[in-house]
Amino acid sequence: MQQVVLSGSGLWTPKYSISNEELINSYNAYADHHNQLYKDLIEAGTLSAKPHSSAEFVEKASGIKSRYIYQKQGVLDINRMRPVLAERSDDELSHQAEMAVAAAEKAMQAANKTASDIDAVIVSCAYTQRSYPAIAIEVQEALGIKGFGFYMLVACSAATFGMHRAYEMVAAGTARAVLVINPELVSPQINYTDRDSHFIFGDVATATILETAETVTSKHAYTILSTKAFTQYSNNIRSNFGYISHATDADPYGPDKLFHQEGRKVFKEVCPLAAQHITEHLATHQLTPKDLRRWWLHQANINMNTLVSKRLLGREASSDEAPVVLDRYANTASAGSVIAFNLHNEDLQAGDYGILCSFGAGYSIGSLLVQKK
Ligand code: CO8
Repeated sequence: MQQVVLSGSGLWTPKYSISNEELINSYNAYADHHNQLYKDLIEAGTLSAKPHSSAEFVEKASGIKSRYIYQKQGVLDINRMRPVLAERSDDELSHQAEMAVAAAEKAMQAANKTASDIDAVIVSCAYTQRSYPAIAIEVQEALGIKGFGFYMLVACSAATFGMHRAYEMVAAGTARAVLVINPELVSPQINYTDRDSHFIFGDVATATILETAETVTSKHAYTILSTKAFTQYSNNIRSNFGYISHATDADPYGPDKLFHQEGRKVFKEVCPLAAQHITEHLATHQLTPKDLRRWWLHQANINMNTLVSKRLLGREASSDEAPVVLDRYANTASAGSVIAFNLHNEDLQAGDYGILCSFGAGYSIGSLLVQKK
């Protein structure tokens, strides 16, 4: 078995952002317009009025203050409530591939790798823009990488599960280095007319390079000690969007085809599972949570992260121990823990332990235990 190293990461952040205030002003104007339009039905009790959203609630319930977005146009327009994306021709780079390439180039630079050093590309994220040809292969071509590329869809745990597969390929010696990319273009799947979920997500792309210890030349490199994955079926976070709609005659853009969840249930069920997962993972190395210098946790909700760290440490983790990025980035599906890693790893000392851990839809939980080289 080869020793496997996480040798570089890349973060691509969209140029547009939407603050809570902007988002909520637009949602509330939409709700007022909707309630006025359907006044008679609402008064007759056949339709529910849309309640107002509030910036105070959003920040308190989630820790989110703002989110980045691939294309801002259209989202705040109360007659549209979704981004405007231009359809691209088959000869142009796809939207999602463009984000992926930008993050991949940064990761390759951080890891001192060129296209000829990489044997495989995994594009792992919550949604893909189309089924085939795979965005992974399009990105592989755009970067000039030989070998092969493929997709993985594991919702919030796509990034960690993607790195798990890369780890196994490098450990087995079937690839020298693997590029894992998480182009989280989630805004087209958000129901901006739904008060419960309109504020949760942002767009971003992250990438990581995993390679054998023999070839590492980067300044900040982490030996991957082991990986751990867990899944358990749950309907509490769901999107029914898919190709089947063409045959079922269902509205392909109906509310159940967009992201929806039972947020409270998710909170209650996933936090204990995530804490248990981390404890068990650390125990396989005779480590406890107190031995970790840094926790790059999934970024869905500040209260979830606080609860997970309290269960593990018996106290709240400091922002130095478990950095939070969701105030600026919001929930970026699988990319959250990689953003935290990208922005907060260079100060670790040789020998320090850290854990990357994601948790969310599926349910799915994925972790990588690493040690700074
Ligand atoms: N403004 C004002 N009030 C509101 C709002 C709002 N926007 N929303 C809800 N309220 C009200 C509710 O109506 C409720 O009122 P009442 O008590 O009168 O009934 C009250 O506020 C409390 O509501 P909740 O109980 O729903 O609020 P919570 O405190 O539980 O917070 C959260 C809601 C923030 C959703 C919280 O439950 C949470 O974060 N849970 C965890 C969810 C989570 O992590 N989900 C993971 C999803 S991501 C994932 O898995 C990846 C999927 C793939 C990506 C998809 C991209 C599109």
